[in-house]
This record gives sequence, structure tokens and C-alpha cells, in this order.
Amino acid sequence: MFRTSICRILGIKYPILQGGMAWVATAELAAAVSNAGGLGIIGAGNAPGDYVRSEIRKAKKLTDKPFGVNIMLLSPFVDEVTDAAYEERVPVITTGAGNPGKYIERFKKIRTKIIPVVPAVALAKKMEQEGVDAVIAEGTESGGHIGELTTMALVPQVVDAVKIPVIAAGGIADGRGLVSALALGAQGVQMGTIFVCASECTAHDNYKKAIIKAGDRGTVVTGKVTGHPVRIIKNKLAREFDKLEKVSASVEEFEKLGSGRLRAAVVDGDADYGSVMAGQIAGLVKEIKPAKNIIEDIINEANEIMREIKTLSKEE
Ligand code: TUI
Repeated sequence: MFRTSICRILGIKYPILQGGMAWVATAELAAAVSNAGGLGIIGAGNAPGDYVRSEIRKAKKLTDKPFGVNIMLLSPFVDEVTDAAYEERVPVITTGAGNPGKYIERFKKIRTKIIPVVPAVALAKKMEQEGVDAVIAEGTESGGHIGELTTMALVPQVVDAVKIPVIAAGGIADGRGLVSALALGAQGVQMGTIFVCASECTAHDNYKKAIIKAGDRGTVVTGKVTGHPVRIIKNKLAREFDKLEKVSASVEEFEKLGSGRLRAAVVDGDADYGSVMAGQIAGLVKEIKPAKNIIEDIINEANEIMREIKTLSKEE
């Protein structure tokens, strides 16, 4: 059960992708997720090509299963990161924060699967025309840089607009989320926040604790005026962003406040003034456990729900 088209396309056991989160999604996390039957993804974020290349090589040593690299298209190093992923023949590329159009042809030549994140129907259609293998329809419930539409509204509209497989992301962290995404027509899910709290994730413990402590209203969207809104856990940094918003500060002031803050949160464990990116589903994340247990718990719960649904459909 749950062996969808995306499992066949990517060569994975379960239709579960791990978000390629900047700083957070290192080779260790990606390999653990791939070893557990999902698709682990290394997050390139704003890192230089050499760093990404060494993470790819590390992941190859840690797993013999397929894994991916997420290329963050706003990165100043996007070209060298793309070169590294191409030269290392990474099996799957996901992209975020932009239109990957100019990189598609090159990866298609070497049969790398390419899966862009799309925040709206128009980009999904465009990507399909340009020959991508699938799209990730990511709702505004997600952590980090987000679009405007909710997962519930976005996913079925993208599903209806394209023929390629759609992967749902945003607000998903358990079996209920997986079954819901499949009900909306998705062929799989991508999850970020829950995998931050995988034991194998190298993010600082304070980052993980902030997610575990967060409730349903524990996140906030910052930096809307910059054109790149980012969802983070409410903390002192979030309040500073709020102050800037109230005085209609310039884009430069927002960018200055945000600069280096993700690294501070993930690497140094600064949960007060760091940018603790996490999705609205943080309230559902209660513990740190191995990636294998995260995935198995999700699949078991999803199977249980499917059994319940079948019984329900037989009742008058
Ligand atoms: O990319 C993400 N999430 C991210 S990237 C990131 S690093 C960052 N930090 C500060 C500011 C900006 C980035 C942290 N989290 N998710 C995938 C995603 N892609 N969300 C939204 C989009 C997106 C937005 C617009 C994808 C395409 C797009 O297209 C615009 C166009 O050119 O058509």
C-alpha cells in the first residue's frame, strides 16, 4: 500500500520526501531518510558548491539508496551548486524559491529527476511544459520561504492542472496528513518540520526543542515586504521583525535583520534571535526520534486510517 507513481519514478519504498532545508538538511539526515525508504534531500541553501559537493559525497557513503539535492534558486552560489549536483550525478533535484527553467534541460540530459516546488498553478503548468518529472505543491503552512495558498486549496488545483505527479507539502507531519494529501490527488508528500526533529538531524538541540515547545499558533510570517515571506517560530527575532513592520521599515532593514539568522539558529542554537524556520504543523511534533521511526509511524497510521475508511464505506 502507498506505492504510488512517485515511488516508481524515484526508486523509493514510501512516497515520502524530506524537505531540503537550508543548514538543517545535511548528508546525515538525507541518508537516514533514504535508508528508511523515503527520499532524503540535502539542502544547499546559500552554501557554496564545494560544501554541497562534499555533502553529496558524504551521503553516497552513508546510503546506497537514491537521494536528492535541493537547489535554492535565490542563492548567490546557485550556478556552482548546480554544477556540483550535475557532476556528482545526484539522482533527484528539487528546487525552491524561484523558476528553475534554465537548469532543466541539462539535468534531463543525464536523466536526473527534476522536481520544482511550485506555490501556484501557473508555475506548475509552465514546469510541466518544460519537462520536469513532478512538482511539489507547497502550501503556506510550510516553514521557511512560503507562497500564499494553503495546501488544501493549492494541491487539488495543481493536480487538476497538470498530468505529471504532484507531491503535497505544507502542514503535513503524520499519517493523517499523508492520507489527506493522497485524497487530494497527490502522489506523495514532502515533510520538513517533523524531520528537523529526527535524531539524525544535525541541527542544534535548541532548534529541535523550540519546535517541540511550539503550539498551533507558534509560528509567524516575517518579511512580507521583501517579497520573500518567511515563516519562523515566534521568538525575540520575530518580535524585532514585527517592530520593523509597524514602522514600515525598508527592505534593506528587513534583510539586515534576517542576515545570518538561520545559521545562528541551526548551528549555534540561538533560539531567541535566530531564525527558527518551521511550519504550522510544529504543534504536532512532540519528540525526537530516528527517521526510520518517523516514517514507519506515518505509514502505520496511514494504513490504520485506510482500514477505518474501508469499514466506514461498507456501513450503511
Ligand atoms: O524555498 C523554500 N523554502 C525556503 S528557501 C529558504 S532560504 C531563504 N531565506 C530567506 C529568504 C528567502 C529564502 C528558506 N525556506 N520552499 C520552496 C518554495 N518555493 N516556497 C515558495 C517557492 C517559490 C516561490 C516563487 C517557488 C517558485 C516561485 O516562483 C516565482 C517565479 O519566478 O515564478
